[in-house]
Amino acid sequence: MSDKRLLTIQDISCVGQCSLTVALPIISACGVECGILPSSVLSNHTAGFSAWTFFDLTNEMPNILEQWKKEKVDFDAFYTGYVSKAQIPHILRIMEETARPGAMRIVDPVMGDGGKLYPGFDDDFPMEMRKLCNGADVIMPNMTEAALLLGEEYTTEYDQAYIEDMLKRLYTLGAKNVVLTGVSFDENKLGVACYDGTNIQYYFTDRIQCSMHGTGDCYASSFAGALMRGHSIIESASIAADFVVETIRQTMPDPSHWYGVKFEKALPYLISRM
Ligand code: PXL
Repeated sequence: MSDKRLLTIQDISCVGQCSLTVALPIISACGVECGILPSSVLSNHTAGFSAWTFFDLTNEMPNILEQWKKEKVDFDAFYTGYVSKAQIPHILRIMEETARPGAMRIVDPVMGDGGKLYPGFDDDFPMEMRKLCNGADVIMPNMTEAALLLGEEYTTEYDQAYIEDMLKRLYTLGAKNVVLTGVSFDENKLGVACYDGTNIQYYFTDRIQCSMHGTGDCYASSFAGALMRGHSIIESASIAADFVVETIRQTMPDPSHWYGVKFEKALPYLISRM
């Protein structure tokens, strides 16, 4: 069997350890070839910095696609992250026209956290993001993104019945698997809930009492890498959760490192799980 080639589509935040600057090294460390399609270039991410520059690369997307078609470039998997509304039709076309047979679509519907949309996204963005979710093999929203996709209030007060109902409603958006992150029924545990239309499976780790930027991208990237290496959805979800815990453990001793996680130090652990 030939090795897998994945394309990830998200922004380059030049500084701040998120999106492409974590996805490319993490997927490469998993032993998976990683092509990139930068959706935009920012000086730094938008979470915690007071300002940022933003250069939109939407207009370059069709040019890159035309060139790839001439070269017969194709992919076994697509993993999308931070993108804009105007890019969604381009991304759908790229996935249609460069897919190898059976190519997987992994959609991290990056939109917000802590109950709020990230700066720069309009209130109608979640409805556009649904178009990327429809037909995906895996969608992996956090609790905020799940509520936004479903058009409902974000809450931190919920029980298992609420999560299982939410999984079923997310599934109706048209993805084959839902991986819901940031689920907790016990203040000492944090985890993921996976639903494939038939079974619901959970994986929890000990909760570390601090929240750090970029962990969602580390999660999605290691999940995509593990899935491409042949692990199942629940195995990939578990490997990614354990990896993110390790990135946080590596970062905690240095409070000056507020903008992201030191995922580099956790890569040997991730490789050991492949
Ligand atoms: O980690 C998600 C993300 C990606 N890209 C940019 C961001 C964020 C989160 O804030 O600002 C530019």
